[in-house]
Amino acid sequence: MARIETSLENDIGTIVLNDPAKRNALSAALISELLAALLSFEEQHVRVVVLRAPAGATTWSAGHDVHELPTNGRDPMTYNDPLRRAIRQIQEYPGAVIALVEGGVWGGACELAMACDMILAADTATFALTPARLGVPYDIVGAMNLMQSVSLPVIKEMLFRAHSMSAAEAREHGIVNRVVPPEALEAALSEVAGDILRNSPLVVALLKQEFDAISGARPLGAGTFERIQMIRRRIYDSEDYREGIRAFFDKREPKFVGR
Ligand code: YXS
Repeated sequence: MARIETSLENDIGTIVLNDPAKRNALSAALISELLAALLSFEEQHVRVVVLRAPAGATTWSAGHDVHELPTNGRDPMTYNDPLRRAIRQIQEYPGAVIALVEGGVWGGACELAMACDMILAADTATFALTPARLGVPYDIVGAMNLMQSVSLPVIKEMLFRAHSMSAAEAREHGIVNRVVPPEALEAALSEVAGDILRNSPLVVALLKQEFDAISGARPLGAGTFERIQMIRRRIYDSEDYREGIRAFFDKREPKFVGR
């Protein structure tokens, strides 16, 4: 059963996240279809790609598939984790990738949407970063990616509180490029995509590489990286990590004890 739908019209490639039973959770299976769709659009030299959920969706994506989080303390968010690969492929795509957002964006799906070059949101959209609610030791690459889209005080509030930020607030913090009523979303996309398609594809692709190179140039010493990884491994082995995932499946609030 396909977990995404794709279409190509007027030089715009569209990828629709469509696994409603799991609220478009970013499972390895869904991500593998997403990666294949991006590769296919790249081979066809598609210059604008849109990543969206079906029109009227109440959840854009529920984030990393919680069923695929590790139960044996192994780190899921390694370099080749499906979600990491999808984020890199979006960042490296030689054209504009636009997230068209309606409904809730949760956890790792926020990072996926923010990895896109811009976000056009309906006023129904919300953004929630929830690793602290689940007890998941967010990885440092993810933290660095988020810092490219959001100021430090705002990203800390989102991560520490794990609350849902409204589209209007996300617009105020520069996370979202535009907020419109749901019925005006397609028109906003046509305007933005139309302008991009009238410009030089070589220059758009170059600009993307330049920003990717500059934003990825933040130095991080090997010792610092290893120290952070040691702390993350301890959290994966903690009671709190197991409690966070248990609480999710029990559909109840987690009770963390700090060990
Ligand atoms: O109980 P069934 O079998 O019907 O399945 C339920 C949920 O278990 C499933 N589902 C998910 N399955 C895997 N991974 C998920 N992330 C996930 N989210 C939901 O979908 C079925 C319907 O869910 P339900 O009944 O809650 O639907 P709803 O419409 O009432 O609420 C939709 C949500 C998205 C508000 C709610 O499901 C929810 O809060 N989901 C968890 C959102 C979240 O915290 N995601 C972060 C995942 S962890 C992650 O992304 C990174 C590792 S990190 O934490 O580091 O950011």
